[in-house]
Amino acid sequence: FLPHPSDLGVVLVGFSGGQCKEGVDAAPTALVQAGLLDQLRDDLGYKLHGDASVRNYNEMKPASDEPHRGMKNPRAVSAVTETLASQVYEQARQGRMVLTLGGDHSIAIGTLAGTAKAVRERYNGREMAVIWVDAHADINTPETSDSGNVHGMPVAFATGLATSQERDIFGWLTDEQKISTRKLVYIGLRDVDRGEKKILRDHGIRAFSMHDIDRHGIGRVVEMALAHIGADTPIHLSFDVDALDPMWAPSTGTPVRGGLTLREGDYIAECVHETGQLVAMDLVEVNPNLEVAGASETVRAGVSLVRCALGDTLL
Ligand code: B3U
Ligand code: MN
Ligand code: MN
Repeated sequence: FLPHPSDLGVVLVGFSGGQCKEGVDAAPTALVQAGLLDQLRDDLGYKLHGDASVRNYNEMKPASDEPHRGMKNPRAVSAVTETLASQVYEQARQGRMVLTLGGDHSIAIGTLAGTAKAVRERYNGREMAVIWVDAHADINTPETSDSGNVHGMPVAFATGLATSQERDIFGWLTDEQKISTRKLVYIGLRDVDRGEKKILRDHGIRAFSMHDIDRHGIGRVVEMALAHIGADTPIHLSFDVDALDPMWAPSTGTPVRGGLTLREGDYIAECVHETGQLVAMDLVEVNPNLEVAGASETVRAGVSLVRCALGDTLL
């Protein structure tokens, strides 16, 4: 039922086209240079699979890429995520846990598509659950988005709340690659657009904001989030480093104050690991170009989150 515990597919995604700031494509290299993959191999005992070098997905530029329904770089993001979907699927299909290091959060259109399909195939049609840890809900449709940045839309496409008839603009997404809004849980929200709030409400999507964490504590919130998912469901953890307070993770494109402490972030990751249900993790939106003084702190925070999700323990 579960992925082989020691096999890890690693996908390193140098891509920044889902938003407007350069530098987030440099995150995989920074995380690898900080020793993340060595630690996963040497400390946690994983056998690593996949391309060892970071792929420059910013080079996947279609000849012309005019905005479409307000989306910026729609064909580039679509091409990158379509490629990613098959890369992640290939790893997950073989029963490996998949770790994807982004890149901006638009890449989750591809990673979720890849794992959702592999989970359906491996587990008798079962739908996987998604835990989305983020300051933002990333559930804008092209029509509700003010920015046009696709990193604010991945959940809308992954759930089918946003659809497209254009094959080269996310029209490639099939039903088996999509996820259910019923199995989606947010943790850490604090900067949600008005249109997104309506979508969350209309579809009854389970979301724990920073307010909920203040009220109940992180322990109870994670317990409620996991209870919503259920004990027999494979989990894809998509972790946006901007869920952490800028005090811990300043080097990110859209920092929002009033976020998770590093320990609260690590705790979420530890608890997801403890379920034994984790099949994939994304770590996104680390931007080593921003806040030069603090970049190494943000990279270290990212390394810590991944280590915790993959089974590092304090004792
Ligand atoms: N909701 C806004 C802002 C945003 C979303 N994700 C990030 N920022 N990182 C948008 O652009 O859709
Ligand atoms: Mn975010
Ligand atoms: Mn995000």
